Amino acid sequence: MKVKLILPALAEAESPFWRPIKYSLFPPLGLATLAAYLSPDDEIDLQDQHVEELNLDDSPDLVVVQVYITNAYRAYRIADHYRNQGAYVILGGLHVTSLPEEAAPHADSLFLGPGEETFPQFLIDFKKRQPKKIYSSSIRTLKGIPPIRRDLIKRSLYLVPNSIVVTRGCPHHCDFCYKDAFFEGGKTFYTQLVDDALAEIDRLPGRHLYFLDDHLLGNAKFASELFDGIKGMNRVFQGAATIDSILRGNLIEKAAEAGLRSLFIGFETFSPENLKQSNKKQNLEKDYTKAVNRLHDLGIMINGSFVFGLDDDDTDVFKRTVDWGVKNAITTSTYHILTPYPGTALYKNMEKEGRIRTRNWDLYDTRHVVYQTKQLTADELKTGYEWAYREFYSWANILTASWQHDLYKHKLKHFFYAGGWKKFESIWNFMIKTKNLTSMLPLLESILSKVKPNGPGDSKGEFDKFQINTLTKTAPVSMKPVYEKSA
Ligand code: B12
Ligand code: SF4
Repeated sequence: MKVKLILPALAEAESPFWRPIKYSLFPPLGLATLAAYLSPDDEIDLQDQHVEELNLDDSPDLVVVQVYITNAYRAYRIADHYRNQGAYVILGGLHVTSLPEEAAPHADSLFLGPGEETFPQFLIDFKKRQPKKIYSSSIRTLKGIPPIRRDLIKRSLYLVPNSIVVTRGCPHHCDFCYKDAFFEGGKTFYTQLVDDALAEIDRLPGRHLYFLDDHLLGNAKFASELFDGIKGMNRVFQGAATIDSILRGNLIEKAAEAGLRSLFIGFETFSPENLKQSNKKQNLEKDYTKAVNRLHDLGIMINGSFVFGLDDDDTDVFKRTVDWGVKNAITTSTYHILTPYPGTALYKNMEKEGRIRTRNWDLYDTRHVVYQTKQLTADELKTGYEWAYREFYSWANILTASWQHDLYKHKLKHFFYAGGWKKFESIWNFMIKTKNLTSMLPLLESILSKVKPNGPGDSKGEFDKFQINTLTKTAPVSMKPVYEKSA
């Protein structure tokens, strides 16, 4: 059987503000997970439209499309195209799970929730020529799932080919998050067996790993055993976790020992009112600065996520948030305009209050104001959001934030990481065009390697020789003078 798996490009892919590098970070792990259930005799073509031109001139028997909210319209067009030529088309993913009735006219079968139980069941039914219209996931387990078909991933097209997920969902219930809607009807947080996760890590080449789990520290026992296993594997890794999990116990120290070098944290807002409104209990009355300092002491860089536009936000929120991030040496910040995703508690509340202003899903990318605001006008919110990005990533603020660290090496790491991510767009574009992104990995690994103090005061203030060598050897020619000048 000929099977085509497609991740259609998000609508932002056509925006002049599109940063190609952001969409060339991670391979389509969800589709590669599903591909593992296909037979070795199947002829499989996995295409990610963010990094390659979609070939629509083929004639597969079965087409599998992953639908996010801002690729939904494109996904439906692709589905219609293949159905018109006689292929059997199935749709699944977050948006289909939230709005199955919208997706239904474009699919032969629909999949709600995770696919590890339903997709293999569908394949059995499909072979018997008795596929159902809707498959809804209820059994939630990752025990015994087959290894992800990483051989189908075109590694050279991604900066982070070694992305991995070892859990599904999250133990919390923030009301703006997709999570409860997606996992409705079964467990909303579950993990792989530790041995299976370690075996998956072992299969990945190189040193760098990026855990895409919503909350890597969400199950303390699992995480602790996982870190015990990773220690000694000579890995460096990045992941995501909540503030309370960083402040509690010694899990974060174990993570650092195992190789954790950067963490994505949902700070979201400083307002207790906003936190209560969002049911973000795990952040309430938590000392954000204490969590930040603990991470810095462990040499872990921070990607802080902040949301603007909650009802308690006023016009000062943008400056307060940027200033706090710079003062506390947050390495990178991700700002979002509050977005009520269909299916979430936030969406239901706003719909009840008549506050949804548009249902054009292309605008639900957290860069547009799609709802009726309260204290801020829509214009103030949009302008403030754009200002925050510009301001946080100004050279002056990157430098000021970098220099908040005690150790000279931390200052440099911060400077390279934040500057490299946001300020070298033309270099990233060049590496993408020449299909050479993975050659940047040693550079990333080098920036993420452990900082060892050089003694009292860290006065020598140098990277290890190895780090300097890697930085200069692997940096593209046009980048070298920048590093040499700064280092
Ligand atoms: C990687 C990632 C990205 C990548 C996506 C590219 C890629 N290669 O997938 C990039 C960087 C581009 C990205 C961008 C954004 N993202 Co994002 N991202 C993720 C992340 C961290 C991991 C996705 C993943 O690989 N999951 C692991 C795999 C195994 O799960 P999966 O992909 O869901 O696939 C499973 C099922 O969905 C199902 N399935 C999926 N498709 C199909 C199809 C069929 C037919 C079947 C049977 C089953 C099926 O089967 C798979 C196995 O169970 C998730 C968080 C998460 N943990 O999932 C957020 C997440 C998807 N992103 C989110 C957001 C908010 C964004 C941004 C808006 C952020 C921003 N402001 O820029 C943008 C735009 C997204 C959009 N407009 O829809 C939200 C989703 C919100 C929503 N309702 O759509 C998430 C859930 C994070 C969160 N906790 O809020 N993201
Ligand atoms: S902590 Fe993050 S992933 Fe978990 S429910 Fe809240 S927003 Fe979603």
